[in-house]
Amino acid sequence: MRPGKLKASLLATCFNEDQFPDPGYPEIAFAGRSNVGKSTFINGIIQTRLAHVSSTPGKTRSINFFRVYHARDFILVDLPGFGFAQRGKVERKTWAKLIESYISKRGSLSLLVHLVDFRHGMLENDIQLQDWVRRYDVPVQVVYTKIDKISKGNRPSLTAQYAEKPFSSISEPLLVSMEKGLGVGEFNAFLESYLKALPESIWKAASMIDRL
Ligand SMILES: Nc1nc2c(ncn2[C@@H]2O[C@H](COP(=O)(O)OP(=O)(O)OP(=O)(O)O)[C@@H](O)[C@H]2O)c(=O)[nH]1
Ligand SMILES: [Mg+2]
Repeated sequence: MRPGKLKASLLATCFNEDQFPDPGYPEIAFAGRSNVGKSTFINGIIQTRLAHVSSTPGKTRSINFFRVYHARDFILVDLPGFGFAQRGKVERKTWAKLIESYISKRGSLSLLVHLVDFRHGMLENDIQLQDWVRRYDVPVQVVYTKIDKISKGNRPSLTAQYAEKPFSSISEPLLVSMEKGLGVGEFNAFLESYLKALPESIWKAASMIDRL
């Protein structure tokens, strides 16, 4: 148990959309290229390390839903990474379809957190993801990960360099290192205020699901 972190449990592991849990609670989903640190990120903000992490890209193959027990419950969603060249073409296509179907059809998706490796910035697959969120009108927040790999002095200029190319993000990109615990407090504060600002109708719909 890690005090101060969110209490959560695994709700569902899904390989296709028929397995998605009933929609209801607002969902905060983490997307990005393979190995960017999505599962590590989720583990970094919850009490028990529930998401599977690996140094080999392509670890998460399913969409995993974690229910968070909070003042008002919500759900964290760990999406499979995309753009991992060593997986076969067919498998990559299957994943892309699964991710797109989640993003395009999931009514309870409240926010997509787009994780981008700070060393590389947005690559082709990130641009594809950005296209989807625009097309399906999903709010997105960009978070740069693994910032410990770039010296503190070089971070502002790199952030400015990435800002030259347009991308969607509801507020300035956040800089985080889960390895060193940098920027985690800022992310938690951001998430807390985002959830607080969600319309009451969303929470009402969520509370209905407990009564079913
Ligand atoms: N240096 C550093 N390494 C990190 C950080 N976050 C994650 N990693 C490492 O990056 C590797 C991949 O992490 P995962 O969390 O499995 O990445 P993922 O995005 O879930 O990967 P897939 O499930 O394959 O899409 C692991 O070896 C982590 O330990 C970080 O902030 N800094
Ligand atoms: Mg993963």
